Amino acid sequence: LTLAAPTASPLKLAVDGQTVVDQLTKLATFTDDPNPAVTRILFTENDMKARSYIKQLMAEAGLKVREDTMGNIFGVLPGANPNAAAVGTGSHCDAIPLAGMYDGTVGVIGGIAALGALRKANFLPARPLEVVMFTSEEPTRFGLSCSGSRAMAGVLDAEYLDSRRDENGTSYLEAAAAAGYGAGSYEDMLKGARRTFSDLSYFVELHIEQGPLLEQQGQQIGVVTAIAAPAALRVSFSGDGGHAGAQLMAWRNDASLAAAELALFVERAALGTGSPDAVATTGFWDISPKAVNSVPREAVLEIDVRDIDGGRRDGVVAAITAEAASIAERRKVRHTVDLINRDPPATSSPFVLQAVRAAVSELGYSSREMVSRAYHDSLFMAQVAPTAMIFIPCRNGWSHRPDEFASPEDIARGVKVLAHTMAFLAGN
Ligand code: HGY
Ligand code: MN
Ligand code: MN
Ligand code: MN
Repeated sequence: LTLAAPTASPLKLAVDGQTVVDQLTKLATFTDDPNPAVTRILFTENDMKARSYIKQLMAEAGLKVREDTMGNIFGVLPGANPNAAAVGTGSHCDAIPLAGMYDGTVGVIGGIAALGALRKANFLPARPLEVVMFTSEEPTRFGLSCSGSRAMAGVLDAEYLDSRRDENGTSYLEAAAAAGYGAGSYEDMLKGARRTFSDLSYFVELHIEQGPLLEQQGQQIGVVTAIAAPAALRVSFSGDGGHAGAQLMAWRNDASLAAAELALFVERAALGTGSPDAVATTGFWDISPKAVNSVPREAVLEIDVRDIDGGRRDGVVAAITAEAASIAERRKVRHTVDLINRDPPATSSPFVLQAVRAAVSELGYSSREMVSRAYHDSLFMAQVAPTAMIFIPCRNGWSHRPDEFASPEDIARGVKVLAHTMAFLAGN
């Protein structure tokens, strides 16, 4: 597969990194926690403010704005051939509690800037170009990651989505409808978001690395060749509880101690694979009744397991599931295991990688090939269209923390690589 030469003369794109940072800074003000932290949960008031701001930026960039039933938002730059399958880019604007302001948002506002710069350079793409803000990449509200891109890829089951509830017992469909999205049924809502190869030809996502390699090795761009396979499970333990003073140790079945044993096992299970690519985290842990003089009756853990090797990842998930059962037996507590998701890894399209490499060399930037250990909507877009990702460095590799940072210069480079990549792909 050889890449056709770009249809435009070498593109001279005006991309101002500081303007993108100013817009990211404004977006960051829509948060449940004070900046520099950003907390922005699906369909909450601050998410809705962020959505209107993104639609405003898309319109100001001269893009045609549309939204789908799941709440995915699209800005489209029409192409010479309006019926041709679009070249897509995009990322997410939702943020986990007390996160930073660059995760996901660089790929949305940067995508808008890339399309805006192409439009200003009078680049008329053969195919339409679109930038999408995926409705909810983070799992915070319903426990499920990438709900918007899963729906687009047609891999989200209506019944499964209907089984998810947020902490107030609200369903996804109810939350979507309250935000002005949704449909009469889960089936219709999911159908409304479905994309296929016929309408999406290629997809490329710009994202901060969320790791330290580019900065440590002094490279400007990461050419992402694969995305690690994520899995998540929710384990609950229930005991009988009791009075912290009057209940003797021999009479106890403390749910929180069962959880403590499992959390330490999760760490051992990842380390036990002997591979640095296997990671496992118990990032959510809740017990009740949370009284110093009451033996915990309930404990809930949410566990995140990933690896670039799906089979090895599955081995860790199976070991954790089995250990939960044997801890429950040993400690005479009841338990449940809810496997929330267990997704295959994604490999980038060689063709789209060629376009990214061509853009990097046309711009004269330094780069390295790498895998993404974080998951992204591209994990699912790769099931709809040939896909790849572009990384830019972030300071110390920090992410999912308020002090997450990417420089205006790195952001401008990422936006230019994205724009040139899309220009190449639009001509193919
Ligand atoms: O967790 C992830 O990998 C993504 O940043 N949500
Ligand atoms: Mn994230
Ligand atoms: Mn992200
Ligand atoms: Mn008392």
